[in-house]
Amino acid sequence: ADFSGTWKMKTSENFEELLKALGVNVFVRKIAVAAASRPAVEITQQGESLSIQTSTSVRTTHVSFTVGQSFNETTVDGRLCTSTPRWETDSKISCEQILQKGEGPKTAWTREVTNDGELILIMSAGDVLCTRVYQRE
Ligand code: R12
Repeated sequence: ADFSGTWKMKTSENFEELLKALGVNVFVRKIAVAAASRPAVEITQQGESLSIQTSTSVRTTHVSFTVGQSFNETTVDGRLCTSTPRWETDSKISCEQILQKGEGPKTAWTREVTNDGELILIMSAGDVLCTRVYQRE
């Protein structure tokens, strides 16, 4: 599947609940929720290698990885973790995260490009799922 493009978020469900499950305090949570309502997501892909830049007014992250190879990233609340991405289907990447320090709920994400060309990001913390749907700009 082709993940590349400039993506605009269409819907988001449970983002605040996800941050709550991660223990993010209400003050930071409100700021993060507001900022994350208008992200700019830019993905480039060459074969199995992806580069994903996610920009908001308060935090910008940039990860580059090859599916099948572990890499360092941060959880959505900013904790360093080791991530292991794999193909769940030929259009869906599933990535488990292991915290490098300390303890917290188990976190993971999946990114899938659907037949109608949408990108679906699911982030999880314990049993809380946040689903975000993007369309190409
Ligand atoms: C914290 C600090 C910050 C944030 C949190 C805790 C903010 C995080 C944001 C995340 C956005 C994610 C997106 C994901 C996507 C936009 C804004 C949570 C700044 O301690 O759609 O891929 C300092």
